[in-house]
Formats: sequence, structure tokens, C-alpha cells
Amino acid sequence: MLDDNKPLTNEQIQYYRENGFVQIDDMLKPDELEELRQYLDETMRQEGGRSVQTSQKGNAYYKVLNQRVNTWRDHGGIARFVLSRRFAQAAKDLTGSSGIRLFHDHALLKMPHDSKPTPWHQDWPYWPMNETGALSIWIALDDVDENNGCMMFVPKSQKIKNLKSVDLVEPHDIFSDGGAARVDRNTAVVARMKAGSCTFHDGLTFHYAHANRTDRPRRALAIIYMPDGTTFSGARHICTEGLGLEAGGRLQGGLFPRLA
Ligand SMILES: O=C(O)CCC(=O)C(=O)O
Repeated sequence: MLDDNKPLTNEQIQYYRENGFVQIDDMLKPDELEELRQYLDETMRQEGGRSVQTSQKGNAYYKVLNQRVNTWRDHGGIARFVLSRRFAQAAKDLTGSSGIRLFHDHALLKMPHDSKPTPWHQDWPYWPMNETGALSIWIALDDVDENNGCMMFVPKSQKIKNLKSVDLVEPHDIFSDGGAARVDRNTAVVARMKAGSCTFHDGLTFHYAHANRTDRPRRALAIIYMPDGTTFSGARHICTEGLGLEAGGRLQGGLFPRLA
């Protein structure tokens, strides 16, 4: 279980490389989906531990995302998914990297009632990495569409570098950033999915998620992978704080294990 690969087609790999994202249906089997839902619900109910809850009920960030980072460090069941070969091998095949390491996971719940969209942004500017190439898998644990927080991606926007990071609570419009003049939001692709399906997106791809207008949480698990050899930029990040890493050194070791 989870050690078997999900073979990707050449078309899917080419699509990812050209457009900076791809949707892969049925990444999880029905019994795996049930298991992961249970583990995610357990971990979100748990207090303390080694994961980091980055938003608190009632605050502005929580209306965008109820987020917990590094759930794998608290829950052995989630760790089996986060460290699994199936997802990491797919990330390796899509990027064509010689190896793939874990950067971190995060549970991403979009809560009902007064929910806000996740504004258009790129992920890479938040990450303390010198090189590009890191990517996320975003696994839907509920069916998603525009009513409950499905994502959208702008094809080919992964070619745009050196933009400012977007504050998810008080966002600026990334499309009005001078460097993004060539990116057309009207070409965005909506990623409606069944639970158990996933998308992969490059850290530079512009993406957005709708607000959740239903009365149930929208649950997703995202895992960030980086090509083996990615080095630490020295920028502040909760996953590298206190580790004594030297800028320029490789992000590796037990907290950033090689998975494929
Ligand atoms: O789940 C969301 O609403 C946004 C997710 C996201 O931005 C990401 O996984 O990079």
C-alpha cells in the first residue's frame, strides 16, 4: 500500500512541464482515502505535539486556511502517506529530478462560514530555497468545486520569477506586479476534483482557491517536495528555524528525508 507507483502518462508529464501544474485523478484508492481522512481528522483534533498550527480560530488567517504544518511528525498514520513512495515518485517523474526530498506537509482546511478565498500567489517566495523546482501535491479529501474551495492555476505562469510574496490575509494583486505583466488571469484552469484525486503544482505557478460557501470544512493534505540538492537560502521559515542550518548548505537529513 502506497509503495506502488501511480504510473503517469507522457502526456501528464509534458503537461506539467509546460504549464506548471497537472491534475491526477484517483491518486488514492477508496480505502486509502478513508484512512487518510480519519488520520487528518485525528491530527487536527490533537493539541500540542511537533506540528505547528499556523492559524487560530477567530483570526483573519483562519478564515483563509485552518493550517497545520508537519502533521507527519505527530501522526504515524499520516507519516505513511507523507513519506510514501507513490507521491514522491510522481513528483520525481514530473520534475525529472534525480531525487526528491520532503520539505514539509500541511493540512489545509478551508472552514465553512465567513470563509475567504486563498488569494492568487506563488509558493516559492515563501520558501527558504536558493533554487526553484520545488513543488506541491495537493490531495483533495473532499470533492471540490468552486462552491467549497477548489483551486485554479494559470498555465505557464511558473516561468515568472522574482516576484514579491503575497500576504494571504492582506494580499496585493499579483497580476499587477510589474514582473507578471505577461500573465493573463483569464486563462486560469479550474481544478474541480473528486476526493482522492490531486494536483501537483510548481512553486512558481500562480494559484488561487475559492472560498468555502458550504457548511462543511473542505479538507486537503498538501506535501511540498524539493529536488535533492536544493540549498538553504537563509531566509526565515518555520520548518528551518532552530536547526542551525548554514545558508548555502543542502536541505537534507532526517527532517528533510529523500523519498524517491
Ligand atoms: O488549499 C488552499 O486553499 C490553498 C493551497 C495552496 O495555496 C497550496 O497548496 O499551495
